[in-house]
Order: sequence, then structure tokens, then C-alpha cells
Amino acid sequence: MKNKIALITGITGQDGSYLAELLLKKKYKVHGLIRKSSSFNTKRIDHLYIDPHNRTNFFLHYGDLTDSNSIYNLIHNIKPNEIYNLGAQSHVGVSFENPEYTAEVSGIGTLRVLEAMRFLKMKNVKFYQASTSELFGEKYNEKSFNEQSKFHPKSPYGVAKLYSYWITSVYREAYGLFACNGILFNHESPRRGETFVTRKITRFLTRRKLGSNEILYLGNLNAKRDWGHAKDYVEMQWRILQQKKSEDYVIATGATHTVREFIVAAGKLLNLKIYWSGKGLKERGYIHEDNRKKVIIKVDKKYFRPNEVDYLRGNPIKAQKKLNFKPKYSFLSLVKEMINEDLFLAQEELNKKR
Ligand code: NAP
Ligand code: F7E
Repeated sequence: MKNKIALITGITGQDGSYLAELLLKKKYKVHGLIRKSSSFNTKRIDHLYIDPHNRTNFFLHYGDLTDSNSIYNLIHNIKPNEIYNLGAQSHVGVSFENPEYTAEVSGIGTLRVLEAMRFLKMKNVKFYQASTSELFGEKYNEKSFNEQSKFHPKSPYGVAKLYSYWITSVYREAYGLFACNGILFNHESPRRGETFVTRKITRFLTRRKLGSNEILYLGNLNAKRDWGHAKDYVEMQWRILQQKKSEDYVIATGATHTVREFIVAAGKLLNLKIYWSGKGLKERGYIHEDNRKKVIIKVDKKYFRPNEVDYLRGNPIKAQKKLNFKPKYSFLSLVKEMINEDLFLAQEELNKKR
């Protein structure tokens, strides 16, 4: 049997790196779109790279989701069987600062890929769109969100992704493309970008454990998120494209936790008991150390968004039934893995300084 060929946009990101590993294990030829950057941006996939002068199933190509020609040429040249569109300006907070760029990449970028597929008459190619729980910004008398829930994005990122969601659905209906949306709730891992809240917390607490005296500044501690593990979720991205019919799926754990709960759980794993005092911008997180109360966490309004999604909890019943979705990680095993890997990193940093 010939190896299947996959194209991944966003291959240098958290999900792209895990998905590439998964597909290589399944004997795919994996092609990734990477952006030109003045410093290295391939840290998460360096372990997969083999000089193409040698035998390899892993190939990287320069391109950009804002550049139609680079996308068209790439798809034309590699003739993929599956396209995973994971590339995005994916930070919700940053999308308020760079709304136009976010729309270009996370919205119109999707159209560029779909248009290339349409021009090239690629009806047998399967397309996965990285949709998001940020489409649901508002709770309408429901405890959890499913594929039928009403969308109400609250950020330029959410609106860009809403465009991508609908254009994927329109190309499926209008041109018969096999195009699917995976509506994924937050998923984390030791490879999560360091400015997302979970990683910011695990990086900080592990350094603190090893003696750092920094303070962690955070925004909304009451926001609730449904946090899963990226490894479990990329497996579902693949399964969505292995179905007979192209459909949209919610992928979530079905549980939700506040940011504060994440901090407490992470602290506990490091034997750091965190106490809280004050409210709103005056809230502080502290520990007892050397018989003294030491403040280690403060709230800074800089990290609040102009518009916040307060509550996210997904309902993954469809994925459980049709994709046999059974995540391997629990909330606690996710936090534990992040803490363990960041503790290792923090120790390495310390060793370098000595
Ligand atoms: P991530 O770590 O931020 O990775 C984003 C990827 O997109 C990176 O490879 C980045 O390249 C690339 N990218 C950014 N701008 C680009 C451009 N102009 N052209 C081409 N590529 C570009 O995101 P992630 O957490 O892996 O998420 C993967 C996808 O799922 C994203 O679309 C995200 O919006 C979506 N999503 C994520 C979650 C989650 O909780 N993680 C949940 C739902 C949906 P550089 O490395 O060069 O920056
Ligand atoms: O924020 C609050 C923040 O930036 C989570 C992206 O992958 O998931 C991600 O978006 C919550 C929010 O993720 C800080 O206000 C408090 O309520 O880790 P985050 P996100 O915004 O949920 C969705 C599903 C995606 O699709 C996105 O691509 O934590 N929060 N204090 C903070 N957040 C950050 N980043 N930094 C803080 O200091």
C-alpha cells in the first residue's frame, strides 16, 4: 500500500507537533508548512527532522497562511490525501491587539486553503479545520456546549474562527468537499506555548519550587475552562478524517475548572500549599515559607481581556459515540505531566546558571 500523504499547517505549534508524530507512526508522509522566522521556530519538531538528502517521510516547506500562492503551489506539488489546517494566530488576548492580522491568518487563511483545493478539483482530499470552543462565548441556559449550541464569539480570534467554521461548512455543502470542523475545547501539554495560562502557571511554580523569587501576575482567576490533553485531541483530529461522512465534532472532557483550581492542583503536586486573600484586583496567592507568609501570585489588570469568555464546558457525547473518544489523560494527569516536564526544564536552567 502507498503511504498516505498529509499536509499540516501549524506544524511547529503544540498540536502540529503531536499530530506529526502520530501520522509518522501511522506511516504517513508528513509535509508541514512553516513560516520564515529570524530565529528558530521548530523546537517542537526538531526531533522528527531528518535531512531530506536521507530517507525520510517528514518534509518542511516555507509558506504562510497569508500567502495564497505558497499554499496553492504546495498543495499542487505534494498532492496530499489529508490536510490539517492547524495554523493560526491562536492567542485570544493577542487577537485584541492584532485583530486584522488574526482575521487574515485564522479566518481568511482557511479560505485560501479551501480555494486551493477547489481550484485543483481535489474532491477526494480530506480537510480538517481547527475550530474552537471560543465560538461559544455565552452560556444560554446550558451546562455544556455541543455541536448544536449557539455561537457567540467574544474576541477577534473567536470571530476569525467563526468565519473559518462557516466557510468550511459552506465548501462542504457547495462543492462536496470532505471538510470537517473539530470544535476543540482547551487542550494543553508540556508543549503548550508559554503565554497560555496553564503553561504560564506550571513554568512559574516549578521555578518557584527551585528557589526563584519571582511573582506570577495573572488576569481573571475565576474563568472556567474545560482542559484536556493535546495528545488525546490530535488523535481525534485524525479520527474525524477517517470517518465515511464529513461532519463536525465537539472534543472536550466534559469537566470544567477555574484558573485558580488549576493553580492549586499544580501547587499541590509540588508540595506548595497556596492560600488566597483579597478579592478582584486585590486578590493574592501566598504560601507559608520560613515561618512567613510570602505572596507569590498577584492579579494584574493587564492580563484581563476587553471581553472575557467566563465559562466553557464541552459535551463530547457525539465524539464518544462516533469516534470512540476515550481520553487517556485526566485533569490531574495532565497537570502532573506539565509539572514534571517543567520541573525538569527549571532544573536544567538552574544548572546552566551555576
Ligand atoms: P499554537 O501552538 O499557537 O500553533 C499555531 C501554529 O500556527 C504555529 O505552528 C504557528 O507557527 C502557525 N502560524 C501562525 N501564524 C501563521 C501564518 N501566518 N502562516 C502559517 N502558520 C502560522 O496552536 P495550537 O495550540 O497548536 O493549536 C492548533 C490550532 O488549533 C490553532 O488553529 C488553534 O487556533 C486551534 N485550537 C487550539 C486549541 C487549544 O486549546 N490548543 C483549542 C481549539 C482550537 P509559528 O510556530 O511560526 O508561530
Ligand atoms: O486563557 C485566563 C484567560 O490564554 C485561559 C487558545 O488555545 O483555548 C485557548 O484560548 C483563561 C482565560 O486560553 C491569564 O482570561 C487569567 O479565561 O490559556 P488561555 P484561551 O483564551 O482559553 C481556546 C480553546 C483556543 O482556541 C485558543 O487558541 O485564563 N487567564 N490570567 C489568563 N490567560 C493568559 N493567557 N494569561 C494570563 O495571565
